[in-house]
Amino acid sequence: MLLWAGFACCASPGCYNSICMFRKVLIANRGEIAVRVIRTLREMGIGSVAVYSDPDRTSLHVRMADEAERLGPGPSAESYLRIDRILDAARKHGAEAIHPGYGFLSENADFAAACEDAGIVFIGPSAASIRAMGSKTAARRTAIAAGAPVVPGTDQPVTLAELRAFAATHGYPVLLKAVAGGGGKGMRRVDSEDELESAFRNASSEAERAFRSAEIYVEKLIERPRHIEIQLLGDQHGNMVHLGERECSIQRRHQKVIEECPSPLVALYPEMRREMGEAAIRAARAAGYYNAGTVEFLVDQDRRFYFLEMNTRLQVEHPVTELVTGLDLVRHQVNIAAGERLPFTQEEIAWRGSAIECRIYAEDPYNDFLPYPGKITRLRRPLGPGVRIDGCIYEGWVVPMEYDPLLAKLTVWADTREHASERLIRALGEYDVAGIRTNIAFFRQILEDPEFRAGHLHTGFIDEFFARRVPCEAPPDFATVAVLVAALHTARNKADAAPVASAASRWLEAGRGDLLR
Ligand code: MV4
Repeated sequence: MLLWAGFACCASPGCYNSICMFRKVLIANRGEIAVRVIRTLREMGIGSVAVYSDPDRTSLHVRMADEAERLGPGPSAESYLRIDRILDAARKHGAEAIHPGYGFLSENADFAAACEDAGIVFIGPSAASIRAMGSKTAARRTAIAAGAPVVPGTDQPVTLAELRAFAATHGYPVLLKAVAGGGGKGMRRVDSEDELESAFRNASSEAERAFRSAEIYVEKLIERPRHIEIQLLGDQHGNMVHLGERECSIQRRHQKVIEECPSPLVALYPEMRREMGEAAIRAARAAGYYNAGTVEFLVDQDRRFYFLEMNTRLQVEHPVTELVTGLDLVRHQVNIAAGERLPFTQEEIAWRGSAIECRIYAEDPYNDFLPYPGKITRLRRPLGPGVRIDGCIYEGWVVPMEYDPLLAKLTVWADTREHASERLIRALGEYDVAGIRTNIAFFRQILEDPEFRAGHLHTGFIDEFFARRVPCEAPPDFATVAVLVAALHTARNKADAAPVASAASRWLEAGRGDLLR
């Protein structure tokens, strides 16, 4: 696979690497992450092969790649999850490596193994590492063996009797979790003995449905935790560094919506970064880990941190780490997969300024975050200092309803968290997406929230944010709306998307975009 040569290692014009880098890489993904990976491949002079399902035939990743291959119909099981078709596409197009992105097959150990069997490099960790971290109890055992702190709990699946015994010893509340889980499915909070049996049965059957494994383990419940994760990069020669933390506490239904680096908490207690970084490296080393990976921690109100799980892939929120460290994680993933050594040591990693990302979804935040796919009829994107967009939408594109409706990630960098918040509010104001509903206006409200600005974050933040807001007043009567619509049209015509004079009420703020349509 790897050829050594004196000056140019391959026939590609402009290639002067001493190690022969891949000439062509297939991206086994879609949407913004496929576009993101293609961009770095292009910078590296590596050809890109996109794969697509029928509804994605006109998607941006297909347009941007050098080559593209159809996988099948819309459902993921018939397209982006078809290991056989993806490997066929890689062989047909002569791709030497596959980047799995996130989601889909990215954490599928069988896929990583199938790539290896086919002589194609999987740009990620070994199948064994993926497997070791896929079982949450196995991951806990690995972390314990590595000396990383874990929440008091069991490191084997439990029976109802064992569960009862655990709760009797450690007290309530406890949290039931699926051994094969992740993402909150099969999770049940239990506050007292009389809830225990039904919670156990419900958790088991939910886990069985979601993961085809009914196994449950139990942990002591941490109240109002923060979710802080550590980014790792390791090569195949035993070198590993951490790239610091990301604060991901702002979630709804186990879906992150805002992520930042540094964590406002770690910024106050800088020794936490080194301690969590070292714990993460120890846990990953114990699993023989290489390539990019993320160790998730829960942090309690006394700032104690606990290993939660490890994500064995590039994360959605990686841009905040890239902006603060100045590194391109995808480039390092590709170099590591090609057998190169990490080109820096831990001491050479530096963190500068503050980055905040928000995930722009086609959804209605004022209607229980219901997905809202459709045709993009108008698109204007923010630009200017410190703004980065990782997106996949364009004017005229129809957001397919088959997949996660993530449209773009808007990430800003500034010298301080305060300035980054101001910049993000400014950039959100420049964003103009018409034809579908998005959560853009919702982010502006969160960014302006005093609790957010103070950095008082925890995993219940969004629920409390909704509860804290003054309940919506009744919609104004028709005459008021008519006058406002006229005024807004005038404002729009003067300068497109110009800020409107301070909204008369929260209802108007929330519904302003809709009134114009
Ligand atoms: C917890 C917890 C509190 N205590 N474990 C949610 C997803 C899964 N990966 C782990 N999760 C949690 N585990 C103990 N012992 C609270 C959560 C949790 C959470 C974690 C991270 C981000 C958002 C969350 C939202 C609700 C609950």
